[in-house]
Amino acid sequence: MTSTPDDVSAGRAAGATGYLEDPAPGYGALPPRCTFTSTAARLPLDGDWRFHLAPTVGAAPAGFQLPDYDDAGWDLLPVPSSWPMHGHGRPAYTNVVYPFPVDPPYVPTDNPTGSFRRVFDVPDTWQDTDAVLRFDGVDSCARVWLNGRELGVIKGSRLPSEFSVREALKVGENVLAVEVHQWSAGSYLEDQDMWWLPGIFRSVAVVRRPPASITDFFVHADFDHLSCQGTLRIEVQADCPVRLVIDELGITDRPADEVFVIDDVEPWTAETPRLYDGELVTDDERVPIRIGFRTVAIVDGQLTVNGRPILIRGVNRHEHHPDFGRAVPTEAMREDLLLMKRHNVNAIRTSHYPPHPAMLDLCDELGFWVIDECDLETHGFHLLDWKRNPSDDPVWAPAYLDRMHRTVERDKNHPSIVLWSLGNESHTGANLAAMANWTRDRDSSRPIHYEGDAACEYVDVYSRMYASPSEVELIGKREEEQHPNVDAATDAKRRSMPFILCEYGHAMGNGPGGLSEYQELFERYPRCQGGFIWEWLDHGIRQHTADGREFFAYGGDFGEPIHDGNFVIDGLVFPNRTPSPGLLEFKKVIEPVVMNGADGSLVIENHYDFVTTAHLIFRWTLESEGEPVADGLLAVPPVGAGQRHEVALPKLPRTDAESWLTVQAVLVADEPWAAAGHEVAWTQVQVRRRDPEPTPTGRRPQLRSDHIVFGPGVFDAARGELRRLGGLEVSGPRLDLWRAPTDNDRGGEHPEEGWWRGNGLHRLQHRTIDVKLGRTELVVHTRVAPPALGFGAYVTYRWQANETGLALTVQVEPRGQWPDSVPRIGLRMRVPSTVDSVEFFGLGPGESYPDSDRAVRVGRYQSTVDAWQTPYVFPQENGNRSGVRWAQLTDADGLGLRIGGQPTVNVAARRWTTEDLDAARHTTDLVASDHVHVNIDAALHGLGTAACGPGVLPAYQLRPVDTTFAVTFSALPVEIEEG
Ligand code: IPT
Repeated sequence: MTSTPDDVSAGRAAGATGYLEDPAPGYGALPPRCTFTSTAARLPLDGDWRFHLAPTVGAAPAGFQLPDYDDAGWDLLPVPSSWPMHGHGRPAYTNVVYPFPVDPPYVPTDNPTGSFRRVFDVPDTWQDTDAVLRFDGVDSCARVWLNGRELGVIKGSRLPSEFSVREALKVGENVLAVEVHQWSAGSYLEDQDMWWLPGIFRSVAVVRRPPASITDFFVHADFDHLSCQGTLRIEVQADCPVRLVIDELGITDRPADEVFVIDDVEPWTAETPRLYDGELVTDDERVPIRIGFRTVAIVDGQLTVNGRPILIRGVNRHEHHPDFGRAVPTEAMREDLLLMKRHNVNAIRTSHYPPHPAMLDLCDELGFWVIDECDLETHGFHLLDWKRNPSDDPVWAPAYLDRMHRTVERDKNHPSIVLWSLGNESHTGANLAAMANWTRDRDSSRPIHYEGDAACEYVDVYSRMYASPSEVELIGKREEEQHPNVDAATDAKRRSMPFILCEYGHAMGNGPGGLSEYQELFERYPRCQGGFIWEWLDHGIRQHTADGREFFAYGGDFGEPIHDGNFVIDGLVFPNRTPSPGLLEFKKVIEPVVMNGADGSLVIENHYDFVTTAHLIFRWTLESEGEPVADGLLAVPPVGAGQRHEVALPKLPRTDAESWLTVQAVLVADEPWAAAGHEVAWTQVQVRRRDPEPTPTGRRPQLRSDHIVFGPGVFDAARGELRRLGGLEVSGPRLDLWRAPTDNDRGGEHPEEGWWRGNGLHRLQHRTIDVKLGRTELVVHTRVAPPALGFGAYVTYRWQANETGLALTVQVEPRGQWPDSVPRIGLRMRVPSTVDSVEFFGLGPGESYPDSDRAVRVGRYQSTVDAWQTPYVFPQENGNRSGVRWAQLTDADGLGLRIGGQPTVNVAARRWTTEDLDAARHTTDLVASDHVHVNIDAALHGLGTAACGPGVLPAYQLRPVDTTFAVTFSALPVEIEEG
């Protein structure tokens, strides 16, 4: 080792940063290889570094790479980190568009440039040994010096770079200097839909390479499902003999390059992530390896693993943390994966770059099918009609290939990876085809995915995003439209390929709706092998208001001049990694055991691809009006994968109210991802129907000056609206058709929100035509219509009463030119804010909508108005409880009202009005009012997934048609008459 900084460039000569705008990859790094740990010494360089941020490259401190540069006045910044998350500069979000002029390979002069310095000590035991300096991820481009000597330049943010430091490293004090530029030519290849967050966001370390050390290895561990034999072949790159030890397989000390054929090996699958631990051993180091035997193949147009087709229940996963940006702590990665396993997710697409290497270790260990995607997206060229797109420009070919090499070489030893993906949304071109060709040569054991190759000229699976169910059905039948400009042979090739949806079910805000329609197609058509929800996580950034209330920021919140708003908030989990209702729905839709009960028996279908149901027990509970009555276990022999089994339902005691039998398939023992008793699947069977509730009737309405007294109700005589119920002041109920639009209502080419608002559904006026007192009824006629427009609805409210309750029948007759759909048809009313406890018997416990109601089950639930709100980062319609037989809203003393469905209604209650919810942009904009506002609906429009993808499917669209519904209201507490 030498310490002479012999090639220091103290000044910044013109062109010294030419690499920045050079489409070529970085330089100076060692050839890419797999990530591994070793017993060889390693100096982690994570922790606080000295940091200076300059607004341009030119303004960055000159000579800072010199060991004796004085950085005492600089800030400290943790590595790994995204520097805008630590108060330096600001995060910025765009989806498709580049936040700078599209003029490849040039980047803005305003190019935030971070200078980093780290002093570290090398022990004298390192004397005379080789070492490498490793960066796991730097966004987007960096130049690296050790002790003043330049090592090279890094590009490819989510890919590792290693430099030999044999010459530059010395025993004793060393100074590492890194200059990181936010923008570089590489930024044109990194236009993924996420925050722009520069920084050294993954670990940095110096790793000692002893004389007898391993450079690289490629594990080939195949499984022959016919013979149950595993074949292990490891290609090792080393300048010394390497031995292999896998005790469990009886491989004690053998040359590592032998081929081992092992009988009765246990295969690796996402359902049975069996790993064999071993070691590669040289005289100077031991490298732990984990082997999973499995074979991926496309057979007869289906993607198979170990001889069986697999069904993907997947999610797209970005790397994001609300406090740390791209520097996601390992604990959060683990949390993500455990949460996925607990929600029946079995596959991950690493959208749209190779994830942190530790993530893939966890996938091997916990069991996921992984599509590992290269760090590549040039989506912004879409706005230029793909002109000048790098994907077909030879100048960019080395960068494309470099990125793919580094992806495959880094990750090639993970059994969880079953497909390589070339990238995302980069259109098509020769550079992508070249990536595919190289990959096929290097690793023939994994098929290639890239959605942008729509004609499937260089990929192995047909992949699409956001195709509608009807299109997926055509694809399932292999009857999809021919791609224009391809010959018959290419067309036939695509038609013979397996199909996946690499993105579907856009989980933005409230939704996605309509997932079960996709699942049915995946189950029905062998060609359809499932898909990946877009996406796992809301990329919100945690912020606080001046008075300390937490909210999550999205595009535009940091003053970005160009941004895509809350399009980055489209995950199945909220930014703090708590499940949204969409995740619960997805869990139910994809459950791997499907149970259906009827006529005294239960059919149990095993939808796993490999395992039996032996890891599950089947628990049943009988509830009468939501109260547990009896429970037990069903005796179910292990049902094989793809098999079904019918069992008799237990003999049940008689009940005297609406009763449901719930059967749950739960884990019999602890699994690495959930405890014994964790519910995997469930079903409900109705065993006793509901008796119709008696309608309150018999009382006569009494006119008293300006009000009408009718049973427990007092009405406003002029409007015919209820003002008091028993001891409670109320307002309404009256017709309501509006909801605070969801992201999906706002999305698509002809957003429904536009129609609704344009037709004034958000500001309907109510004109009372007449209020008629009958012998035992009060009838109110109104016309409800928007200002300025000619259409409207005639609404008849027909009230009846007894001593404690009121019955209301509402008849809605829309007349004139209405929009095609309306958000809801129901009633809105208002009660005092103290009425904030809720109990109901209906579908719960969470929210549900017509096309997203699989996750809810009939039961009796207790909650509060506050807990009924779903904290969508961008406030919108939420919190609806459906199938409500009855709901009680009460205050602390039990004063309140009971709403009875005839037979069921939807109920939502919140502390703010729909108008407040509509106007809010962040959760902290929602402030409690003096009332609780209650919606009671006969019907709701579905959710759909129009934010990206198909809108509400016809079956779930709410049409403004003649509608009649009934509901009862009783005053609480029910006064027990004395005597
Ligand atoms: C698709 C992108 O692949 C994904 O990264 C994300 O942006 C998603 O859309 C929307 O959230 S591309 C879409 C224009 C089809």
